Formats: sequence, structure tokens, C-alpha cells
Amino acid sequence: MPAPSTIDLIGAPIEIGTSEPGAVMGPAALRTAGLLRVLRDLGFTVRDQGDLDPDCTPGQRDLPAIRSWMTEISQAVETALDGGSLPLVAGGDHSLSLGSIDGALRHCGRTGQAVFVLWLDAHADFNTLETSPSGNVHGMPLAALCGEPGFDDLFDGGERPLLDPRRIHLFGLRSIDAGERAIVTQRQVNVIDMRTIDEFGVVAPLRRILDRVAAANGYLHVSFDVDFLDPAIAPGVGTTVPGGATFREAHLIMEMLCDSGLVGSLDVVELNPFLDERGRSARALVELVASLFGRRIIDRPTEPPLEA
Ligand code: HAR
Ligand code: MN
Ligand code: MN
Ligand code: MN
Repeated sequence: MPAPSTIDLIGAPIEIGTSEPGAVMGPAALRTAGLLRVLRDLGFTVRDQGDLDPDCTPGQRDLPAIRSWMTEISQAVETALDGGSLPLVAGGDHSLSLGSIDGALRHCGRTGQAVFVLWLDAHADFNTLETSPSGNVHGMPLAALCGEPGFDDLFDGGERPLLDPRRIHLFGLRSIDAGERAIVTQRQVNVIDMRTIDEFGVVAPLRRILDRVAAANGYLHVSFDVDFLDPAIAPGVGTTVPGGATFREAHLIMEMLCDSGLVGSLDVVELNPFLDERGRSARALVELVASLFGRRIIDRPTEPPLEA
């Protein structure tokens, strides 16, 4: 179970990082699907911080526009962490992780903990402005956080903490662009792609990641992109990729994350209610979040009981 007993729900209805409109409705759909209720039923104190609403010029989709979002998200996350609560950032497109991870890095800069990132996503989101085929910033947040060149307009120019690419674990990857593939390899980003999951399942690879974070006494940020899931169970996302995680795989991942007690902050991103079917994706996400925060059928050790 994550250690904090208080969760700060931070709505980040940003969609300027994508070309597909609709993610702006994500936080509302997650609330409608019962996100606050399930967390409160699990015994958490949940503070709904509402939706952030930075001042940006309507229609502007460039880096300076995203900077105002990312500053607000970063501050909200850092404030939550400094106050001992767990920030849950509900998106909104994946560019919001620029802010959430920046906030976690700033907080951990003071506690001295190393920040690890578990990136549950069909995509690597490691494009730079040069390698991106689309120009959409939701395909770039990890590159920017790791200090790849070209992102100066995203930051205010002050000193900023960088994310170590070797502490990123991409999980569920099944779509990558040629340019970002080269960077991911060069920067030694850890990759559990779908082929690995097909061969070994989710348990063995995830256990290795969790053991690594625990051994480093590290901090774990989990970024959950809806397109990590198979489109059959989560159609409500702008960039579906076939061959995604099943509900049972994702559910087990959430249970293992819960048991690890390592999760310090969580993003739920890319939910596009406009593309969803009767709230299915939002409902699935709420179920998965509930499992991450400790909902279980019966209390028992994860090992199967030994035969007498
Ligand atoms: N790699 C593609 C691009 O950069 C698609 C990125 C899509 N990203 C997300 N988040 N939906 O993972 O345009
Ligand atoms: Mn993503
Ligand atoms: Mn994705
Ligand atoms: Mn399960």
C-alpha cells in the first residue's frame, strides 16, 4: 500500500500536447466514474484540488503554452508531496507528466531520494522536436525531462532537476518512431516491450523493476497512459495501438505496485471520453486505480499456499 493516507487529486485537463481533441474531458470522466468515491471507500482522505486552469492563449499549442501548464502541475505535485500526501494527476494528455515528474524531482531533490519512473504506455514518448513525426508534445515529455536539447522554452531558464534516463522503465512499449528509438537506445532507457511481456508475462519484469527501486531506497512515479491497455478494453484514447495489456495483466500490475509500497505519485493520462464507449475506459481506469490503492478480494500472501 502506498504510505500516505491522504491523496490529492489534481485535475489537469490539458490537450494542447495532442492533435486529437477530447482529453480535456478526462478529469471529469474519471470523477464521474467514481474515482473519489472508491478511494474514500478504501479509507483514504481524498482532497479534490479541482482542475488546474493556467492562463494560456486559446489555440496556442507551442512550448510556451505548455510551460504554463507544466509550472502549475509541478507546483501542485510538489506541494502535495511536501505536505505528505500522494498526488494523483488526472489528465489530460501525456505532456502533463512534464509537470508531475518535475514536481517529484524537485521534492526528491530535498529528500535525497532517486526518482524512478514506471511508464505504462504503448509509446516511448521520447521524441525531440527534431525526431517527432507529429510535432505533438505528448510524444516528447520524457526527452524533455531528461534534458534532451530543444526544450528550453518549456522551462523558465532557472536551475532544474533532470530525470536520469537510466531510471526510466518503459513498460508495454509497442510503437516507437525511428528517431526516438535511437535516443532510447543511446540513453540506456530500460524497455519492457510487448514482446518481453508476451514471453515472460508482467510479473517477472515488474518484480525486477520494483526490487531495483527498493534496493536504491528510491522514489517511484507511475505514469499510466490509457493506451497501455488493449483498445478492446479501453477504446477511449486518441492513439490506440493493437496488442495492448489485458485487464488482468494491468490489474496484476496495480496489485504488485500496491504491495510494493513504493509508489509516490501517479498520473492517469490520455483518457479521451469523446472517443470512449459508454464510459468503459473511465470505469476500467477507476477499477485499476482502486487496485493500486489497495482494493483486494481477500487478504493473503501473494505466493500460492503450499500443499500440506
Ligand atoms: N510517437 C508518436 C508521436 O510522437 C505518437 C505519440 C503518441 N503519444 C501518446 N502518448 N499518445 O503516449 O507523435
Ligand atoms: Mn504516453
Ligand atoms: Mn501512448
Ligand atoms: Mn488481478
